[in-house]
This record gives sequence, C-alpha cells and structure tokens, in this order.
Amino acid sequence: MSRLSSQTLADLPADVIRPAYDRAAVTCGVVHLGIGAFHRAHQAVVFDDALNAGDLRWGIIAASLRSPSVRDQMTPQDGLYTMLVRDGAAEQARLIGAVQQVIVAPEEPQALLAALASPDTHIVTLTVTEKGYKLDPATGALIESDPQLAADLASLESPQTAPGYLVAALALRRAAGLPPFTAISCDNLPHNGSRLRAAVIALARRHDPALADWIEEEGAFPETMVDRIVPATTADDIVALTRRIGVEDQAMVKTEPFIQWVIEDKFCGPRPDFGAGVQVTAAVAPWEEAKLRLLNGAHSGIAYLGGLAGIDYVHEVLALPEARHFVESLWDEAETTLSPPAELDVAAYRRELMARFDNPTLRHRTRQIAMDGSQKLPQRLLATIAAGLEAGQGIDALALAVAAWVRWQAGQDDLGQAHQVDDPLAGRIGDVLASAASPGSRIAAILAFDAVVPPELARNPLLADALTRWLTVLETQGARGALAAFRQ
Ligand code: CS2
Repeated sequence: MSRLSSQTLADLPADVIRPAYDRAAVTCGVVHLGIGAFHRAHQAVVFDDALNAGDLRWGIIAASLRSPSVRDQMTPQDGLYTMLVRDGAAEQARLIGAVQQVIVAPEEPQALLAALASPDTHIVTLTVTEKGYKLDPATGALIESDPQLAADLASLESPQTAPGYLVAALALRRAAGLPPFTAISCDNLPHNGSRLRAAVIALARRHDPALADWIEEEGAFPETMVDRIVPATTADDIVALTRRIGVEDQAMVKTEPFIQWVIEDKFCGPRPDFGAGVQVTAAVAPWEEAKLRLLNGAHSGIAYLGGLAGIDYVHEVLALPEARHFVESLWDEAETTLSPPAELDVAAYRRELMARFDNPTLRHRTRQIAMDGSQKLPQRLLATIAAGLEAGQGIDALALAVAAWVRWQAGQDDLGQAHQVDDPLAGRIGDVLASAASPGSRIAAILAFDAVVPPELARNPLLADALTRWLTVLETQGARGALAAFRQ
C-alpha cells in the first residue's frame, strides 16, 4: 500500500479537499512545540486556512519535544496528513499542508533553535500539555526540582523543556538584533499566556537578567482559549481511511466540526488575517474560564465516573440518563461561578456542548481524558468549587467529580479491571492514599496534597464532608450507584 505524500496526492478521490496553494512557495512563519493530534486538528488548520487564503508566510516547522513517532509518521508523507471531520453520518476529509518540517528536539536541538531564531519566524505556538510548563499546578511557581527544568536552569546549550527552548531562542534573536516572536500557549491552562510568560522570564532571569528585561519589554505572550475535541487516532481509523482514500496516512487526525480559538490581541510582530473559528479580543479570561469550567470540568467528571463504571467512550456515558443529569447539575453549579463574555449565551453553549459530547462517531475515550488529572483538576473543578463555596452555592456535583478522580487513583474500576493511572504525580498520590485506611482519611490525605489542592480550599470543612460522602458511595456502590444516588 503506498503512502500519502506529494507524489500520491493526484491519486486521491476527488472529494478529498487539498491545499489550494503551492506548498513549495511557502515560508515558515510559525514554529510549533509539541506536535500531537490536537495541534494538527486545531492551530495547523488555522494556519492552513491562511495559506489557502493566499498569505504564504504561515507554514509551520513543528517539533516534538520527546518521541520521534510523529516525525516518523509525517516526514515520509512530506508533512501532509488528512483531517477527518466527523459528525453522525457526515464526514469530510481535508488534507492539511501547513506543516513543512517536523523536528525531534532531543535528536536535533540546534535545528529547532535555528528555526525558532529564524527571521522568518513570527509566531511560536505550544501544545505541551499542562505538565510541560514545569509550573506547580496549585501555585504556578517553577518546579525547580523537576530534573529537566533543573538541567535548563544549569545550562541552555541543549534545552530540555519548552520554556528552555523559548529562552535559548530568544537569547539568539536578541543577539542577532531580531525582535522576539509572539509565543502562544494553546494548552488548557487558566491564564496560559501569563503562565508561559512567567516561566520564560523566570528562567531567563536566572541566566541573564538583561535578557529577561528585554523579553519583559518586547515579548508577547497572549492568553488563549483553544477548543476542539480531538480523540486519539486508532489503528482502525487508519485502516478505514486507507480504504476510503486509497493510500495509507499514518498521521491522520479525526475531529468534530466545532473549532474555536480565542486569542488575546497582544502580538509583537506579524500575524495572519485570521479567518473562521478565530476571535482576536482584548479579554480572553471570561472565555477561558467558561470553557474550562463547563466543557473540561464536565469532561473530567464524565471520564472518571465513566471510567470507573467500565465505560469506554464519552457518548456511551451520556447514554445513561443519570449521567446527563449529573452533567447538567455540574453545569448549574459551575455556571453560578462564571462572569461569561457578553457574546456568550451560556444556555445555548451548554446545549451545544451536550450535542458535541453526544457525537457518536468521534469515539472519544474516557481513558484519554482521565490522563494527568492532577494537572487538570485545579482549573477544571477545584477553582469552580472554591468560587462556589465562597458564594455559598452548592458544590455537590463538582464534589462527586473530584471524589471520582480520587477513586480512580486506586487503579481499579468497579468491574475489577485494573488501569494505569497516567499522571506525573501518580506515584506520590498513590503513596499518600496507600497509608489512609478510610474514605475520610483518604480525602484528608488528598486535601493535604498542596501540589493539587490550594491550602485555603483544603481547609473548608464543607468540601471535606462532600468529598468523603461521595467517596464512600463510590467505594461501596460504584460509579453507577453514585450517579443513581446523585439523581435522587
Ligand atoms: C479533554 C480536552 O483530554 C481532555 O482532558 O477534556 O482535551 C478537550 O477535549 C478539549 O479541551 C476540547 O477543546
């Protein structure tokens, strides 16, 4: 079976949408750090739109900070891949041509630095996941004990972390008399731009205070809200697409029709004339908070409760009426904590979210969302709980979601199936829980874990009570039992 590539492009079925521009004429104005499926189905599509519109400055040099697998999928395909947009019976296949080169950073650190320091590069986007910023989830301070960050604090010759690459590249740009690039965090973190900026400036200051001052004055780190559901591609997806397009595409991504990117209007250099799906605005925080607390908060609740019940996919969890009731209740609680943007009709947004979660063709795994809970919970559920408690509002559904996360740490679902807890803090959390003998003491141990739970919130007895009550129900009656009890 031949591979998708520039050579095989002409053989594809006519209904596959392809780049409308000459890929050979593109220059790369973007460097992306962390080329996973999300980047390929989100920011890369936005830059591909700009290229299609005729502005050829926005090709992408993408880097993988860890494994070579995406490079090995994409390079034989000349960077081309298919984006499959699915909703019910409707399916659209579009080839994305924006990615011109993929670099595996640990193999070629100097090539990545050269790309970041190139005069053509105007924008650097990042999807390095919550843990890639090397910031404490509860306080936002640099985690100096992290071995990779410690290496970057000692030397930036061959950076190990995303902030390390940015600082080393900004130093090169400054030395060459170039302006900085606009660095855009596209991870689901609150105030992601400010966090990235803080990490970069703190690291720069340790190496060269004058560089840190220059970044502070000249650099730009806009806040963003990114939204598109992108389930991990499976081997079956690749087989089915091969059948459809007649060539094999190992780099394909599958996603939903919905796409949203809200970017703070704070650039220090050129940017494309952004098209559909992108809003450039002065205030991103209200968008980001609504999305994190409604979409992602519900997602995490669905992931842990569904995962514990042994249910594989989000849409299958929502086939249970008691799960829908739980999600609506969580949204009722979260909604009271929001100051949504004037343009956002929250009732319509909730209806649209439920329809997106219900999309049966996406097959979004609960296990995928369950990953890295310690990094996700603070902004998705704990901040919502803190705001709800402060306003004297109910937090029962939010507490059930958090208790399900605690239960997930035991590494076994309600059917007795073992799962791996995929989380950078899994070991430490497991140790803390192992020495606790009852639901109440397990909750006390988790609340004392200040890398995840802010100490002030941990001291609130209402939270400890609600979590203990739900963990007891989860341990004795399972997630299905807890959802049924919640409904009563
Ligand atoms: C999900 C998100 O995996 C997860 O944690 O909640 O990736 C979610 O699909 C996106 O944020 C949607 O924009």
